[in-house]
Amino acid sequence: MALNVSPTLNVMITAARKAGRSLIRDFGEVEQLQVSVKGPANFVSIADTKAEEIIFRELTKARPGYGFLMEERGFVEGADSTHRWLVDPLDGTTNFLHSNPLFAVSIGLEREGQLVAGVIYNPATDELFTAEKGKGAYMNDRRIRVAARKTLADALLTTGIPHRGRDGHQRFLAEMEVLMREVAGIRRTGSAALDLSYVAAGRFDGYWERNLKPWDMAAGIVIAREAGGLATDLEGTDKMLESGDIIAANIQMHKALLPFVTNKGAKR
Ligand code: 2AM
Ligand code: CA
Repeated sequence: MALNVSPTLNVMITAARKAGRSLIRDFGEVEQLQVSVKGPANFVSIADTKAEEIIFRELTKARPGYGFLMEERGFVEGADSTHRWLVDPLDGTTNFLHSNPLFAVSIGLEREGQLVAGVIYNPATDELFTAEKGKGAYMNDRRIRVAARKTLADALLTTGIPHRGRDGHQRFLAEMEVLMREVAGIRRTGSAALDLSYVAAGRFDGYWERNLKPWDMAAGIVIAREAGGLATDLEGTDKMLESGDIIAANIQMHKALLPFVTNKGAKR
């Protein structure tokens, strides 16, 4: 862990690890349930809610006045209107449901409308990604940086594929048609929080996705930025939480990738 972890980041780490312990216990059960006809869907939804309860309890105990925006509970107003937690107790739900270990707890903190801290924890790999504004990004106790690759030809990208019930299937295919000819590879993890963490750690050179929720992105944005990355929406502005669209990469790669995925007259 970073040496100069603030008390608030510590609170976030404790909450994420506690929720992670609960999730990993349930993850073991999920494997057994794969063979049942009904499958583990209901069980997973309970696991998700349980993790959210743990985070809610921990954060409320440590910082009583702060508000919340949580995946399951939605908005919870706090007495202190300057602070808000953005919480996804289980990002990568579909992976978790299928016994795939690409999932994470994600906790972001907004102060006066600005994202100032983020914690993303994958209990299956025991990888903890953390960042505070102005203090750099870390994976466990190691400082992380975005990769230095500058050209699409060298880039390993990650994205989200709109699935059943989501919009944008045609647009996604049109983007792929062009982009897949330009890059070293494109992956899809199924967790926006891990995509952003992996960009921060240099495991991916760039990431873009549409139609996300604020809790999918908040912590990851701080982590990617503090690792030296640029995170914007697909018009190049910082309205990601409002629009639900995001692109993150090092500055040069962001510039190279944005024209292919922008909402404004993309290269297609
Ligand atoms: P989840 O696992 O918490 O549902 C995968 O492309 C990413 O998109 C995941 O972070 C996933 O979060 C998120 N996601 C899945 N369905 C979504 C939806 N209907 N709206 C917004 N985000 C969604
Ligand atoms: Ca999510």
